[in-house]
Amino acid sequence: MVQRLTDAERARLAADLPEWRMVEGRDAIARSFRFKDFTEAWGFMSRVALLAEKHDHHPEWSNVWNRVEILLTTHDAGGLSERDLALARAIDALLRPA
Ligand code: H2B
Repeated sequence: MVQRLTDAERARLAADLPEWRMVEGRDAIARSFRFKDFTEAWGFMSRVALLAEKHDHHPEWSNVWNRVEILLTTHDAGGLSERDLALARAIDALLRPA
Protein backbone atom coordinates (compact mmCIF):
# COMPACT_ATOMS: atom_id res chain seq x y z
CA MET A 1 0.00 0.00 0.00
CA VAL A 2 1.39 3.36 -0.99
CA GLN A 3 1.90 5.78 1.91
CA ARG A 4 1.09 9.47 2.08
CA LEU A 5 4.06 11.83 2.28
CA THR A 6 5.54 12.48 5.71
CA ASP A 7 5.84 16.01 7.14
CA ALA A 8 9.58 15.98 6.35
CA GLU A 9 8.89 15.05 2.72
CA ARG A 10 6.25 17.78 2.49
CA ALA A 11 8.68 20.36 3.85
CA ARG A 12 10.94 19.69 0.84
CA LEU A 13 8.16 20.06 -1.74
CA ALA A 14 8.56 23.75 -2.54
CA ALA A 15 12.29 23.35 -3.17
CA ASP A 16 11.96 20.01 -4.97
CA LEU A 17 9.11 21.00 -7.31
CA PRO A 18 9.02 24.81 -7.38
CA GLU A 19 6.57 24.97 -10.33
CA TRP A 20 3.91 23.01 -8.46
CA ARG A 21 1.55 24.42 -5.84
CA MET A 22 -0.43 22.86 -3.03
CA VAL A 23 -4.15 22.74 -3.82
CA GLU A 24 -6.50 24.33 -1.32
CA GLY A 25 -8.93 21.85 0.21
CA ARG A 26 -7.20 18.79 -1.29
CA ASP A 27 -4.07 16.87 -0.42
CA ALA A 28 -2.75 17.42 -3.94
CA ILE A 29 -0.33 19.43 -6.04
CA ALA A 30 -1.17 21.26 -9.25
CA ARG A 31 0.53 23.06 -12.09
CA SER A 32 -0.88 25.21 -14.91
CA PHE A 33 0.62 25.08 -18.39
CA ARG A 34 0.12 27.43 -21.32
CA PHE A 35 1.14 26.63 -24.89
CA LYS A 36 1.18 28.40 -28.24
CA ASP A 37 -2.08 26.82 -29.38
CA PHE A 38 -4.30 23.75 -29.02
CA THR A 39 -2.02 21.53 -31.10
CA GLU A 40 0.89 22.19 -28.76
CA ALA A 41 -1.28 21.63 -25.70
CA TRP A 42 -2.70 18.39 -27.05
CA GLY A 43 0.77 17.17 -28.05
CA PHE A 44 1.92 17.76 -24.47
CA MET A 45 -1.13 15.94 -23.11
CA SER A 46 -0.39 12.94 -25.35
CA ARG A 47 3.11 12.75 -23.93
CA VAL A 48 1.82 13.07 -20.36
CA ALA A 49 -0.75 10.33 -21.05
CA LEU A 50 2.05 7.95 -22.10
CA LEU A 51 4.04 8.88 -18.99
CA ALA A 52 0.98 8.28 -16.82
CA GLU A 53 0.54 4.80 -18.26
CA LYS A 54 4.22 4.06 -17.77
CA HIS A 55 3.99 5.16 -14.12
CA ASP A 56 0.57 3.52 -13.67
CA HIS A 57 -0.37 6.85 -12.12
CA HIS A 58 -2.91 9.17 -13.68
CA PRO A 59 -3.54 12.90 -13.42
CA GLU A 60 -6.76 14.76 -12.81
CA TRP A 61 -6.55 17.31 -15.57
CA SER A 62 -8.35 19.64 -17.91
CA ASN A 63 -7.66 21.47 -21.14
CA VAL A 64 -9.05 24.68 -22.56
CA TRP A 65 -7.52 25.44 -25.98
CA ASN A 66 -3.87 26.28 -25.17
CA ARG A 67 -4.11 25.75 -21.42
CA VAL A 68 -3.65 22.52 -19.48
CA GLU A 69 -4.29 22.15 -15.75
CA ILE A 70 -2.81 19.13 -14.02
CA LEU A 71 -3.64 18.03 -10.47
CA LEU A 72 -1.79 15.12 -8.91
CA THR A 73 -2.91 13.11 -5.91
CA THR A 74 -2.82 9.41 -5.08
CA HIS A 75 -6.32 8.00 -4.90
CA ASP A 76 -5.09 4.71 -3.37
CA ALA A 77 -3.43 6.65 -0.52
CA GLY A 78 -6.09 9.33 -0.04
CA GLY A 79 -3.55 12.09 -0.64
CA LEU A 80 -0.08 13.00 -1.81
CA SER A 81 2.50 10.26 -2.14
CA GLU A 82 5.91 9.75 -3.73
CA ARG A 83 4.05 8.60 -6.88
CA ASP A 84 2.76 12.14 -7.40
CA LEU A 85 6.24 13.58 -7.02
CA ALA A 86 7.70 11.06 -9.46
CA LEU A 87 5.09 11.89 -12.10
CA ALA A 88 5.49 15.65 -11.50
CA ARG A 89 9.26 15.33 -12.00
CA ALA A 90 8.74 13.36 -15.21
CA ILE A 91 6.25 15.94 -16.51
CA ASP A 92 8.68 18.77 -15.71
CA ALA A 93 11.41 16.88 -17.56
CA LEU A 94 9.25 16.81 -20.71
CA LEU A 95 9.40 20.60 -20.85
CA ARG A 96 13.08 20.99 -20.11
CA PRO A 97 15.13 21.87 -23.19
CA ALA A 98 17.28 18.93 -24.33
N1 H2B B 1 -3.61 7.25 -10.36
C1 H2B B 1 -3.70 8.04 -9.29
N2 H2B B 1 -3.59 9.36 -9.42
N3 H2B B 1 -3.88 7.51 -8.07
C2 H2B B 1 -3.97 6.20 -7.88
O1 H2B B 1 -4.13 5.75 -6.73
C3 H2B B 1 -3.88 5.34 -9.02
C4 H2B B 1 -3.72 5.93 -10.28
N4 H2B B 1 -3.93 4.05 -8.91
N5 H2B B 1 -3.69 5.18 -11.38
C5 H2B B 1 -3.66 3.15 -9.98
C6 H2B B 1 -3.95 3.75 -11.35
C7 H2B B 1 -4.45 1.88 -9.73
O2 H2B B 1 -5.83 2.11 -9.77
C8 H2B B 1 -4.10 0.76 -10.69
C9 H2B B 1 -4.95 -0.45 -10.47
O3 H2B B 1 -2.75 0.45 -10.51
